[in-house]
Amino acid sequence: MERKYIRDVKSGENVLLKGWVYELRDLAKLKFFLLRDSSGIIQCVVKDKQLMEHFSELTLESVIEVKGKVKSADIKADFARKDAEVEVSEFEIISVAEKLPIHVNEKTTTTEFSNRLDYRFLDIRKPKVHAIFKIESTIMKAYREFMTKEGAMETVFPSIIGASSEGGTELFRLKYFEHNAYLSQSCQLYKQMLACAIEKVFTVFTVWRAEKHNTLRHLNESRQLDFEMAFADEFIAMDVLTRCVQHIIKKVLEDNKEELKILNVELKVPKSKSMTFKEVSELMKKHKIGIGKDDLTPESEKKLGELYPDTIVYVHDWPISGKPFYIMPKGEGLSHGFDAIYKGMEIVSGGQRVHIPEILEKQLKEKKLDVKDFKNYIDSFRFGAPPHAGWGMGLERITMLILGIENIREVVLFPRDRTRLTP
Ligand code: AMO
Repeated sequence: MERKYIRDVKSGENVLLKGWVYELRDLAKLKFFLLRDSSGIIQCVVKDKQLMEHFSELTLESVIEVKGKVKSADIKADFARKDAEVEVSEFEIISVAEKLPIHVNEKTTTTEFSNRLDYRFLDIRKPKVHAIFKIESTIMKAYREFMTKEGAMETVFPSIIGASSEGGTELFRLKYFEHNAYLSQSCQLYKQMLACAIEKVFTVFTVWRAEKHNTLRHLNESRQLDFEMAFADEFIAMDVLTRCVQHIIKKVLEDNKEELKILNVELKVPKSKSMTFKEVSELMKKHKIGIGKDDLTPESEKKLGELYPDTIVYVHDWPISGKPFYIMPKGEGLSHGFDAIYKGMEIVSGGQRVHIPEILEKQLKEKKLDVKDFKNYIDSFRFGAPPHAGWGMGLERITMLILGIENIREVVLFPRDRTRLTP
């Protein structure tokens, strides 16, 4: 008999199911268990006397095969199929689970987060946790889909770099034979060089930042959805970003109805709004909220989220002093850089880049970086370099904000923060 997935079984069928024991209920005359596979959970009823004798051999999370007949039912159990159950005719234990160190079926207790992370391979079996990662997977899939339709080429970049790409601080150093090297802070310089050669590029890229602060919105290892295009300024890049985020959210709404229900999330396709940094400063003054001279504060980002719900707020004409060396200056202390705020947090930084070597050299010196370290990068703009622009979106940020999750670590399977290197 061919194996069926729980999602696909229909009343009246004889089926073979494979999965994990999610819950056991041992009543005097009747025994039940809930079986879970990657597609769902179904109640299984054991009525047969001989089978009942073996019921006690089942342990939570053991892997079993079940044969039985599917019947219509009215099931109340959380996350389980409401319309059907299986009357078990045979079951076989394939792999016995030992006593669990954390609860997978958290009915009455909730496990502390750090304990959950220690046993993430069990934690991911929970329907709510599984739902988060299914949605994150849709986000990545939708991003690739959008960019491919947009005519961008997916590419990969090195993760070991010889010099900083975002500024001198926050680098993880490593020994690379007889050289000093670093873990990549971003693929910024590479995506620019490529866009100047082949126009539109994108990637899903892991970045490392040696930031010492422990916050709910920062990781030391995170993923960025990066995009770069030639013949563009920051406004063209923002337009691509709006359509990209809208596509991602439409896809989640279409493909993850069940997961959004499990997580109790209501989601809308966002609009967009643009403001200058100065306008945001004045707005925040009115609301008596502090804002830096060249950066937004978490409080001001939060306020923007409150004032403009379900909106991607672009803050442009950003002071050049608050942007990295590769952002094109605009004069009067301003730049072609922008940030995008969504649901009260920065999801994206981007802008038009410098494609003129002399300006780059000047800005590198102003940021106290060594021009020699950037020779190949600067030289790449000497042989026909178009104006270009792009952005980088934090994968974990967009996921946590879409799902209304407070701690960014919840949306990373194996997070790396200041204290955690395992599992
Ligand atoms: P930036 O450093 O602003 O820009 O990063 C881009 C986006 O990545 C996310 N992000 C992070 N997420 C979690 N933990 C962190 N420590 C962290 N740091 C950043 C945020 C942020 O908006 N090269 C530029 C992008 C560009 O201009 O194309 C860059 O890296 O969502």
